[in-house]
Amino acid sequence: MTKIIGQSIRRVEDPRFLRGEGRYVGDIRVPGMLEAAVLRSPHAHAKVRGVRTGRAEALPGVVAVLTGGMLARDGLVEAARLAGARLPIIAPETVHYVGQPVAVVVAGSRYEAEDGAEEVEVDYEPLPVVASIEAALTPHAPRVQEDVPSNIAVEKAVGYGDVEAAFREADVVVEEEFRIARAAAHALETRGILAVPDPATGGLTVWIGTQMPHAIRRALSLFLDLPERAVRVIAPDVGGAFGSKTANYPEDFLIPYLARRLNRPVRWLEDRREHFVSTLQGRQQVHRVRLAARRDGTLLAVDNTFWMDMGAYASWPHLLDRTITTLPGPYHLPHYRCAAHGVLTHKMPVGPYRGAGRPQGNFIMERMVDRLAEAIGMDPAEVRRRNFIEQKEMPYTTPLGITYDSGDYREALDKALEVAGYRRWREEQAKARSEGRYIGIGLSSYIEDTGGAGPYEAASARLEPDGSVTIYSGAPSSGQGHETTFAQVAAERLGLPVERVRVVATDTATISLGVGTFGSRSAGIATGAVWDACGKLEARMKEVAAALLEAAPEDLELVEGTVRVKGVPARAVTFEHLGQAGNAVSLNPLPLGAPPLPPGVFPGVEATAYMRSRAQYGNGTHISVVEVDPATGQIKLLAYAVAHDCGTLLNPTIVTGQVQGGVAHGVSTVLLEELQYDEAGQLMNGTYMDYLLPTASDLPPIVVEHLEHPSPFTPTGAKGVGEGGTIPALACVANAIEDALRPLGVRIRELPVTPDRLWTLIREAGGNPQREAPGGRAR
Ligand code: MCN
Repeated sequence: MTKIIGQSIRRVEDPRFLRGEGRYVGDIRVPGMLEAAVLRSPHAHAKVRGVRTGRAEALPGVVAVLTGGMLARDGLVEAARLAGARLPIIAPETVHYVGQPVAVVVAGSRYEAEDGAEEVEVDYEPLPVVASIEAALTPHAPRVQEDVPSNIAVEKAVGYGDVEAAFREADVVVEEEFRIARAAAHALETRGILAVPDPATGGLTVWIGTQMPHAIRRALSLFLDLPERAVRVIAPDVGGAFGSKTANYPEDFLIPYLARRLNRPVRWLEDRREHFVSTLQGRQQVHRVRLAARRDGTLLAVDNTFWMDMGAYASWPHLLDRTITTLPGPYHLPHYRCAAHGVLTHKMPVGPYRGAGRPQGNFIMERMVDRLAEAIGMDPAEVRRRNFIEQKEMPYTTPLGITYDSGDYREALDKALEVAGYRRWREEQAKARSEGRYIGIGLSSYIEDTGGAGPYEAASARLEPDGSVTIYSGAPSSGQGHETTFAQVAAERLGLPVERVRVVATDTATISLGVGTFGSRSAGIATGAVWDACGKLEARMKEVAAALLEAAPEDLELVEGTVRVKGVPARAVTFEHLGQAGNAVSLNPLPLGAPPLPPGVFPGVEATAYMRSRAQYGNGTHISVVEVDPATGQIKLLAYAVAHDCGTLLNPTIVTGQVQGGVAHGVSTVLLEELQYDEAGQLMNGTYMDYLLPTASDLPPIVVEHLEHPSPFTPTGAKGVGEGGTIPALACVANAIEDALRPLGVRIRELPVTPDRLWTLIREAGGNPQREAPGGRAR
């Protein structure tokens, strides 16, 4: 039988998406459904002195108005906190960011609910605001949270080696300060939740666009004091998440609470304006970094201090860890010190956004490696090559105690140089420079820790009475194609055609435990559980078939949809027979002449397995080529190439899509995205007219070359890839821009590199390109 793992099978979910037949929370309507609108704070920091709901309640169609005061009186704000709410579910006394829920209005339609929200009268007493890291850290700055006097909510420090001695002994020291702007994931589908009371269980069925249905079930069961069996959570089709739907949000508690209180189905769908201020944001950091090295390019030490703008609540402190642990990258780094500060500001909190702290760590290291290359006059590819951890050292445990499982970083670099046409571009660059044009080439090498987050993943495999197999998983897809890749893994393990496997990964009623989809964990961990569940299913199938065939289980083998006595094709039962004998209810006599189960043999041909999380390390090198127009600061991406290793490829086309989509996110962080807040904590660019995202025409073809160094830690050898496109892209493009403008001495210190910012830098660097260009060529 041909291998199914590794084939670029077309995504089985795509036909329904392409035909507009996907089923998102917004598509689900149930009889008697009410709609909710959330009234959000217009202030970044204010006391809520009073909320009057009378006018709203009097409006036609309005069914209920819920305020923070009401919830607080009933102890429910605290109950949500104890149930694991990442953010206060409503502001009873003080608001801490623009967009924080203050009241919820429920009505017969969204229109009526919105009208009701407009009539809720809130008496705010504005309080002083800090809206930037600098403002938060000035002496005597207003406190964002009363119990955090310094506005520093989290502090982390790691280190090893003797950093100071390394700097004393170094031939070369480079230092810099970098700023990375605030951005957000901006999935196509905004958030949404529909909660429907279930009289049968006394609980609820909840449809929600989430990456973690079981975690939502847990939180709601605690919050509403219901047994988990009475809370069913379904993630239907989810139109993109990119980390932003990992969390629970205030609405995830408020809407189920309202549905229960009113005993009616209640739905809330986030609109795009709300999305800008009420879905977790990310990225914003300031770094001060020094790097020490020898003249021959050998890295000696990195000393980095950074501050992350966490917004009003430090709900995701582990983002700091991911920056710290990603920074040393694929290199031997003998001495390292990193201090991280999580700073509170009166803004929407940050959370995981594709890479979740990793892109920033990679950005700092890869920018500094380029600076080192410049300082010693060495090709940046060569500096990287000299410092890589080598394949023969794998698995390699870093001084931070992290084990890189597999990979050949040098091979990835060389492959990237080859597919990018590096040498040719260097020649092109020299020619361009002589003509007064500014072409630059940027590199970035990276590691991507995948699959380490979350304790485990679960999968069940069931042989159906028609001989097909259903896989139930706790890891739903928000666009990653799990219905296809999980089916490939099961089909491979059981020797079935892939069309005979169906994957259900959306519903807590179908699998009792599950963790979810984040941290690029599905390829290694969720499919690991699928693999193991299918292994256990195989054993069970053999047990039942042995009884039917009067043979010993160890003498049986699975071959092309049958279980047969090894080497004796005539003594076989088909999967269909087995499914009917073992799993069908009341089929006696069985169709197809299948013998029924002999007495004493128990039915049930199904199995469940759990795989514990363990990190696997994707890796690779990205290369980009840009041309800068110094007269306007416009940056054009001319080429982008990736050579990467995510272990065994389950589905190469899906992996290519993951990498390309990831690169688009990274490029967007470098060139376009910045959530700009003013000093009062107001978001200045909360629409797509002035907050820019890339479209296909902004990106060149992204060439992706796959290398396969299987992970020894996963059953298939797969490592994750979902964030690997994004992580190195920031540095890769920033390095290219700085390389392009090297003749002018322009320093790229701040992301995004917008044309106006770059134009200013070019002018400040004293570059007068019109005059420099031969023949006065103005570009
Ligand atoms: N895959 C594969 N072979 C490999 C590695 C991965 O075929 N060696 C496949 C997997 O089987 C899966 C897909 O590629 O179908 C992504 O796998 P993985 O890297 O394990 O990531 P997850 O499935 O766990 O998804 C999470 C990851 C993260 S953390 C973010 S953020 C992100 C990403 O996926 N969000 C996405 N990619 C996204 N893609 C889409 N379309 N939408 C999102 O919200």
